[in-house]
Amino acid sequence: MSIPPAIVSAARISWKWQWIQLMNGLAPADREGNYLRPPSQHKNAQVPQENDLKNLSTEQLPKLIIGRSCPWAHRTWIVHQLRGLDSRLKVLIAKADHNSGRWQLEPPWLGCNSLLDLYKHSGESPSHRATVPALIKPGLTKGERPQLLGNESAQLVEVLNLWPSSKTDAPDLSPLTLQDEINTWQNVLQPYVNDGVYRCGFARNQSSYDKASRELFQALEKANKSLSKKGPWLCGSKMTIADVRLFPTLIRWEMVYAPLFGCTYKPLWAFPRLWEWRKRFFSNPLVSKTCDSDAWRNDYFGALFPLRPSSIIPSGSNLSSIVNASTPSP
Ligand SMILES: N[C@@H](CCC(=O)N[C@@H](CS)C(=O)NCC(=O)O)C(=O)O
Repeated sequence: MSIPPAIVSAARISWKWQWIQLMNGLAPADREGNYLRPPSQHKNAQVPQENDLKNLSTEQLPKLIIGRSCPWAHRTWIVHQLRGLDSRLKVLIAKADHNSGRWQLEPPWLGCNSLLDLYKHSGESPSHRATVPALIKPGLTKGERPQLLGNESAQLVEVLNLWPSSKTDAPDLSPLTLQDEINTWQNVLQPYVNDGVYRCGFARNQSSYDKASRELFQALEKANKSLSKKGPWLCGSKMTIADVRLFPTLIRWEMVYAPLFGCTYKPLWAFPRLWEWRKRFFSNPLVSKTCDSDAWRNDYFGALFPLRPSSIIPSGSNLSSIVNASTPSP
């Protein structure tokens, strides 16, 4: 029996109202309905001296807390891997709890079961969002509180780029001569691509979605053009943190951003230079081991309830077969 139109209409109105309440918690928006990412609280992490770290035990070393699905945390993890920081900075992987919408610490660290508890234990206000990535220094003496050193990924990648490494050939991903160019890319890619995919997915209405989608694809076009003039990396012959900041967004494209956030105006292979760039980046084994497409699909489709109320997780092809596919001829 079909449902009477009056019931369908009432259900739509009531669902829309509930959707807005849920979205207000998940993704704040301005008056026009454009997603507004809440600012990070801690942007002043400092680079320690080699001497400050080398006498610390493993338990005393600062920790970089990440979540596998989070693209912002992914950037920091990539720099950590590329620069071989493991003996100077430990990575702790938090797990997304889809029901509570919080990051869990399994096993607990410093007596805390969740990232929110750890933030509170570090003296942060309970009203702050407990986000990854988070750089945390444990208290060195009994009773000393841990300290949240930084939780802003764009800044943390700069700090990790200078973090003392035990590897003598740890790359410098932000050489002085390229810093202006890196900043120029940051000003385009951060709002329109890295945040742009979220602005598509969390748009509250058609016009805020259209705007985000238009700006996203214009920025991709710009990156594609630039790579065709000078490559193989965004700033020329050397991979830099501009590439690192972009990669976690583009590698999630077919798995989550196209199907869940509606980033579908064009497929990524329609940008052939970017397509090759992504393949090149992913071919580094230090990078590919940080890519866990099952975790991405599980967490995005499983946890973003207002976008996917059924929580059904679609199946996905093997990541490397997508990344390494040849682009169809134009
Ligand atoms: N500005 C932050 C954003 C980090 C962020 O939004 N992380 C998300 C996961 S992708 C998070 O931890 N959200 C938890 C929450 O909002 O409670 C950065 O770039 O580091």
